[in-house]
Amino acid sequence: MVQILDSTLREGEQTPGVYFSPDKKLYIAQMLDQIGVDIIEVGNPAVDREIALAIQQIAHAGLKAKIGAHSLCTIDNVQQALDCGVEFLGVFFSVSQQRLETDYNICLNQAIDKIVEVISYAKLQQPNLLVRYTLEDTVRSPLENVIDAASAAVKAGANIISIADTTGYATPFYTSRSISFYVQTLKTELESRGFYPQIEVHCHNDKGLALANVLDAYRAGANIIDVAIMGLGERAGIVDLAELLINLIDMGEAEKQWQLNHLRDLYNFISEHSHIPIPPHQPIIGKNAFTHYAGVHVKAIGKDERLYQSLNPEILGCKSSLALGIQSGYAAMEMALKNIGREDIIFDKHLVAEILQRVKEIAKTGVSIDIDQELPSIVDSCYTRKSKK
Ligand code: HCA
Ligand code: CU
Repeated sequence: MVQILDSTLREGEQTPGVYFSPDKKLYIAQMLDQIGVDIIEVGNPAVDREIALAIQQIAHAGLKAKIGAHSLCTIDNVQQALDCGVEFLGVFFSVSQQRLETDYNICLNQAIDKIVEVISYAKLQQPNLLVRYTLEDTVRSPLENVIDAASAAVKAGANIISIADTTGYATPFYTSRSISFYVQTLKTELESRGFYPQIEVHCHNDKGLALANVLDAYRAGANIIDVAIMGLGERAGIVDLAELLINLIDMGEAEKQWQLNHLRDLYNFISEHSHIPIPPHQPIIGKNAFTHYAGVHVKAIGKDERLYQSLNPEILGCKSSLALGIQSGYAAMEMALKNIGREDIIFDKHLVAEILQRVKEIAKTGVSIDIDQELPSIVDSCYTRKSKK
């Protein structure tokens, strides 16, 4: 069974302009716990006192999910994270040649010494701590560096090795640049050295391939996948939680391990408090994700929804719906009239045609027509006009 790590409260808060107060963070963590994610990465306590407070509160909230903090590869930062009472610690340090030379100004061996020192320290302080070592920018780092650093980290006590596509560089089907290649190679290389860590994947969406890349990693045997609500994160963000869960179910994961019916409320909460609207055509969660519009579609779904739906909205606790506008035909009009309890006028074909005409006129002004809110008054005005004739 694959595990889900939600990083909305860490990576997600790296979206410019996004900040959740400790109270909101606690609520979000509780909702994520109800949905059934396995690990909640809350943030780095060194960034701000309020973030440290939120980590402490969530770590002591009695949630089923493991609560984690993010940390730079320094003893001080690790100590701050441990002081928050977490059971999961994520330490990251890049071993890409460019980063070592241009930013850190150290050689690979010095980098490995640092990684080993910090991980050993964390494990010594808290032996049952789950430690993840992330090779930041894994896919643009020389494979030898990745294998050496990962082996040393596991030897020092790391339980999880995370492959990070920090810049959204990876591509499925492109062997040496695919996340599956890294998952397989790392597993094989580490196993040949007698190491069996869990393998995590963290993929950014710079080219729109984050979801494809993590599914590729899943097929290759990745144990933990990172996500954020609405795919929030640095630049183009990371993998979206809802999209990942739906695809994992499609690929054979058991649906009952997640309470998908809580997703919509959580997404609305995040959208409201991040001030980032959910696009109407957002998969799974968007307002139009299960809305049918064009005449041919509506006519067909009137007979069987599955003709234009491969997902069942009921698993998300919602129903499919209709939209009215310039694309609508008689079938949609009839269904919409039934929805608002006006089947009494369906027999009057002239009146229905008039209502449809009015709907199309309104739609041409570029507004959408809400069936429950607006259709009744359109019907009334057409009805009154007709009776006056
Ligand atoms: C960052 C970079 C990171 C780290 C991932 C991790 C990435 O913002 O610190 O620590 O697992 O994409 O590499 O998010
Ligand atoms: Cu990231």
